[in-house]
Amino acid sequence: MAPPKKFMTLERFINEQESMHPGATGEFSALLHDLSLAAKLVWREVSKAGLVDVLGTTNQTNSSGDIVKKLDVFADETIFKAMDHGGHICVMASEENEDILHIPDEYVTGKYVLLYDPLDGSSNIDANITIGSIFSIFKRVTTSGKGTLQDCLQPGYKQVAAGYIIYGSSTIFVYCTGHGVHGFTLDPSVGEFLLSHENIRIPKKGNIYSMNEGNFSNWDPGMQNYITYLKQQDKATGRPYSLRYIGTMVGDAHRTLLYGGIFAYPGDKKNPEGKLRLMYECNPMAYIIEQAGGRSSNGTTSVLNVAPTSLHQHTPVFLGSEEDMKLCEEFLQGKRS
Ligand code: P6P
Repeated sequence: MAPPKKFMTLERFINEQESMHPGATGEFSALLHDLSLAAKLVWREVSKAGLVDVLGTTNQTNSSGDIVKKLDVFADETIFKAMDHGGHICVMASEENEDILHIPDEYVTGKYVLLYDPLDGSSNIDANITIGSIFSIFKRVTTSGKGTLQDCLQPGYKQVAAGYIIYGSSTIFVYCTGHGVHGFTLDPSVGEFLLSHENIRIPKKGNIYSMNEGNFSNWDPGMQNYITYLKQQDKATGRPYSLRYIGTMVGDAHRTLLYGGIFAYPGDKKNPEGKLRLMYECNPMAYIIEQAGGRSSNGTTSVLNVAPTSLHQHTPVFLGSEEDMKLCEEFLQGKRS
């Protein structure tokens, strides 16, 4: 395999990004380094999931009612333990835990807040389908000491960084701190994430739609009309859109980021707020897509504008290419039928 065009490790990239900010203390960089280690530790178990007894379930359910699989628990504990002692974080919150997660008394606290979905798409683990970890980073709003729920319940536009690790045919660490969206592919032979996708920009328009069309009959008429429209001849390509959906948001959103089109988990008659979690899935993914030149929506406004009221609240989510999102919103708002 040809060497990468620019042999740049994630660690070096983080340090170079820090040097672009003269006032930087290095805390943020250190937090990202810790996250990179956590990603490798989770990857190590995910990559051998079929070989050791980490499959199957724990017969527990999380706060969202999902059955918790052993790898979920491992990933959740691993990320927490990798992040709790660095001194950069004042509080954490995990999709797998009902309440906020305090930094142990023996460790100092820092100025950042970390929210994470340790293993998104875990229902796909046994079928060896792509899964991922998602993270969202804010600056604390309280002044000192242990962080609080208030530090966690911030709107998405206040994120200082967000990203995900996608465990698929290869493992890629994608993140953004407001200076471009960048992807790093893990080279297991050296144990380093190497820059493979610099400054990712989402295409202005795609020809893929990604959603669970099994819910079609429960969708609003505007959503139904939109999907019906996508199945007709697309003027740009002379053929209908293609449906691609793996049931792991990280995988579906990552493909949307690279290929364009639209991903959605709309609300419906049974679940008006949809299924996906605002703080752990929708905010970080919306941040990445918008920073890459795309758009997000909860049906009426950017996901990042949604003011959170609880840690595990759901939100309808639409995200993708600028032109696809514009057309979708015209159908949702009844301007087209
Ligand atoms: P459905 C995985 O359980 C998840 O939270 C997201 O990763 C994914 O996009 C969605 O749920 C899939 O939900 O209802 O299509 O199975």
